Amino acid sequence: MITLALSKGRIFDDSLPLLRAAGIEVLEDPEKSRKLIIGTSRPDLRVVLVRATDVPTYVEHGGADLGVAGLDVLLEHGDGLYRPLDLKIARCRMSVAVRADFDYAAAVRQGSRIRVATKYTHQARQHFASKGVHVDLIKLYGSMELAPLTGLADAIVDLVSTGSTLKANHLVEVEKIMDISSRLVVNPAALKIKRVALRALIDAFEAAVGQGS
Ligand code: PRT
Ligand code: MG
Repeated sequence: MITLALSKGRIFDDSLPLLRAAGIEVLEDPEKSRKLIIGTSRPDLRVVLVRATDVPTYVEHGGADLGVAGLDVLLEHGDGLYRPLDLKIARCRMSVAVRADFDYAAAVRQGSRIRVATKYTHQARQHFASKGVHVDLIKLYGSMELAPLTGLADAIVDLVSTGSTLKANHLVEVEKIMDISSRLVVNPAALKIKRVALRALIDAFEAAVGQGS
């Protein structure tokens, strides 16, 4: 049995066409069913539904053989996973955003300490350190957009796709840190034990990504 970890929402939705191109149908709609383990048209492949940030943990510790997770989540999680493939789905960017009335460029130029709220503390720390900007990082788990509006922080590091969330909260994107997409991750031990089946699946995903781009 091969276990694939996916998160509900955009990663599941964007993974479906790739699975389909690989000849795999998922047998249940996670938005309708409450099941956490769902079968596929391949009797030897099942999908487990986990929180996006839990995908690397499941794969690393063998709760799943492989999974799909955003680069943002993987970089915060750290090493320990084989990352064979950029699936080019759930694309967005990680950026710095501030309140429209905060002069970020001036704060950087003057060497001020900037208070930055984010869920992505590792990436943020690395980014600002590489620019030589002094920051106080404030770890948040949700709705980072609120932080500059309430005076909790001067800036946020968050994911942006259309930009409409920032706009609705009167925030402006001032710096892109990196482009983000979702990656296929594989448990290295599983890859040894189930090499033939997993290799075939990785190759099928790779072919499906090629068709899409
Ligand atoms: O929602 P939950 O707390 O369960 O977990 P999650 O937020 O980690 O999961 P999910 O499904 O929302 O995101 C899964 C992955 O999708 C992320 O890890 C990213 O790699 C990727 N992704 C792609 C995004 C976005 N685009 C995105 N726009 N993840 C989040 N957003 C959020 C962003 O944080 C911001 O709040 O959408 C808002 C901005 O969107 P725009 O379109 O208004 O700019
Ligand atoms: Mg979310």
